[in-house]
Amino acid sequence: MTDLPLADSSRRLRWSVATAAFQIEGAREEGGRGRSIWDDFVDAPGAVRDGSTAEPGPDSYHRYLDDVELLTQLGVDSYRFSISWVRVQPSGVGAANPEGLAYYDRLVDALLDAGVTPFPTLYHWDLPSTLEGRGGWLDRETAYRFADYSALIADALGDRVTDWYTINEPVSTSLQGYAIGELAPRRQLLFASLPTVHHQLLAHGLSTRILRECGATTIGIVNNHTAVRPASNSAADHEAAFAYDILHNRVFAEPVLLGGYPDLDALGMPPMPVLADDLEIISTTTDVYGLNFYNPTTIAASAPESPVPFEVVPTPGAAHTGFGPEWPIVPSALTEVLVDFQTRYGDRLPPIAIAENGASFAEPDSVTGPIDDVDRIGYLDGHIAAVEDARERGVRIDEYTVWSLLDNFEWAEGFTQRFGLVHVNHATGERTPKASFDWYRTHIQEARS
Ligand code: GBH
Repeated sequence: MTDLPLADSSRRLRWSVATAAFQIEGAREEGGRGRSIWDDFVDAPGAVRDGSTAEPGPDSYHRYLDDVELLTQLGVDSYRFSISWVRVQPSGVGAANPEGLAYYDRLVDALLDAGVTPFPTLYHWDLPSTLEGRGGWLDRETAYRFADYSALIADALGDRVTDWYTINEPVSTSLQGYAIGELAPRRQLLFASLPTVHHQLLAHGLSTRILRECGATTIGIVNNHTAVRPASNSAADHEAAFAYDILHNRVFAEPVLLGGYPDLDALGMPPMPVLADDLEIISTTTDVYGLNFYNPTTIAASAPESPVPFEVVPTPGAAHTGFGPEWPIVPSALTEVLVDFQTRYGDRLPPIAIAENGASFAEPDSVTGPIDDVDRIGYLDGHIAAVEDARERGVRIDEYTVWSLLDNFEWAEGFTQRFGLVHVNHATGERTPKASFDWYRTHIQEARS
């Protein structure tokens, strides 16, 4: 690895905090909003662990000014939020819903007034149900619908918003949504889900070109990456870990950064449905690489009769978050992922933004004062140090983002997992900053001085 000039690692990090539309907005039936695959998910009996429906929760559709006030107190440079496709284009095609657009207009203006850079994500998992009815991400057409939706948003907000993330964690949608069915749209297609990878990446590339034409200056995808470790020295565990690394990490990074897929044939996987020019579109130059990191993953070979060649097993010896032993806390694994990116992708890699990093712990539903969330502070402190470590080793990293500003709707886990710097009473919407909120604010202040 080549060492970059000191100036690069001494340039100060930008500090941010993230949320996503379906996880915080509530108000699913207001303002002319249409239905998404997540509305279908929460309405299916038994799908969400605690039976919650994402409402009211933080209720940010009504309380967004409270959120902006919190961002001001925190002193962040930017706010990563997502735009709900079905709020602005209720059936995923055709004309915009003016009431939906007006909500994001107000939010963007309030952020700009507060001196916080809006950094929206166009798609954070909430596909219009009508498009799912036509095949969803299995259907190439969905990529073109996403391009149309991107144009509509760029047209409405592009005069004020210059920083955009296209698609959040296509790996979660493909693997958990279409392959094993833990997330929406609850399909269990195993490796027949692979076209959803290609179509999401194509959507990212098409959208990047549209945003660029509209004058955007900072555009990137957001991928979730993990450091993969074999459970033992056995050849079988090594092969399983190699396959998992390809399917979780490299299949999503390499088309974007290098313009090609890793060798799937060698893993016995079906080929991607690549048409002429697709890889060129997918590898359209971006300005930032959004990287979400939560934990390393230990992989073992699965039993011979299993339809999947690997199994996630607990990481030995590591403390873990509220999700249990599959979410071990190992900050050095983040440095490892970042340095590995720099080594593998070198000059093809734009500056990295850590677009999500954070932890959930068991916390009560209602509080009378700030929660003393020392475990979360320890997690964030360790991971920010891991980012600094990677910067010192020559990796260009521009931004660090905490997931999440608020306790919110944690998908299939409902309201049972709390990631916020701010506690939210999900029945009343009341917000109470935790100790980690003050810690992050102080950290930002000190890093600036
Ligand atoms: C990110 O996903 C997401 O971008 C964000 O929306 C999410 O809130 C955050 O991390 C924390 O999870 O038990 O079936 O619900 C990271 C990948 C996807 C891992 C959801 C945990 C839970 C599966 N996460 N998954 S389930």
